[in-house]
Amino acid sequence: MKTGSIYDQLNGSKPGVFALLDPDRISTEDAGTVTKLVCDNGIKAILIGSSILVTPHFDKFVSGVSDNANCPVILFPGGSHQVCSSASAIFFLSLLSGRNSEFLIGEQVKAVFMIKECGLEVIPVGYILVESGNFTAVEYISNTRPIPRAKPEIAVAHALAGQYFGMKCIYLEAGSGAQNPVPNTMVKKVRHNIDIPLIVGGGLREYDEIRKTFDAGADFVVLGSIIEQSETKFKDIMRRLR
Ligand code: 1GP
Repeated sequence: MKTGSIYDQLNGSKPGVFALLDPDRISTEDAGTVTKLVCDNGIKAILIGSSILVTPHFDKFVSGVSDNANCPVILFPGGSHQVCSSASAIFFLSLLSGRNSEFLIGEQVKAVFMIKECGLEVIPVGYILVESGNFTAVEYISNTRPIPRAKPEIAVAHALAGQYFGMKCIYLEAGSGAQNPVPNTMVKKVRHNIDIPLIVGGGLREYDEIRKTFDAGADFVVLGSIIEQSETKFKDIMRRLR
């Protein structure tokens, strides 16, 4: 196993933006082009994952990204079937906000031998789903309920539990395509209470809301849908963040 170098590199380069590339929404043929687009615009890392994974070309997609990336490529798996050797690291997620043991520990146990075989750097991440105003894929697939938007103290409790378990990051997730991103009051309170890096994603599409998410204390924000929807808007957001 590699020795924590990607985690250290990212931790030393915060704040920043991660790009989420979903192999179910970007074709394998376009993987290289989209990778160059996000790298040319100052992304700190590329996350690859999907809630369900419809495509049979996952490995080819990850290779297509890795071959064209000048930043770390990190698996962000929706399940134990989303592991392969051409990435450099994996977010070893536990869906702390849910009470579905499959996503707390079951999928992880199924994935470990493959992760070990692949030699991926393992970054343990406490994954916390937050109510977003619509019913998201991650909510449906994980069969878990998100944390209510108006209850930041519940998010703080879960984030601290993750830190006390020894996780190296907390990810506050509204879900891809969320109607509303994670509320900034929640980001602020979680940031104030934990000592590990804080990642925030889901439903972030406008420069102003991304800026405010950073101002509230996010170390990294994750952009996914906007990259697929508008190259111009994505470039503009990244230019204004610099
Ligand atoms: C989902 O947080 C990511 O895991 C990205 O969400 O697609 O809404 O940007 P969006």
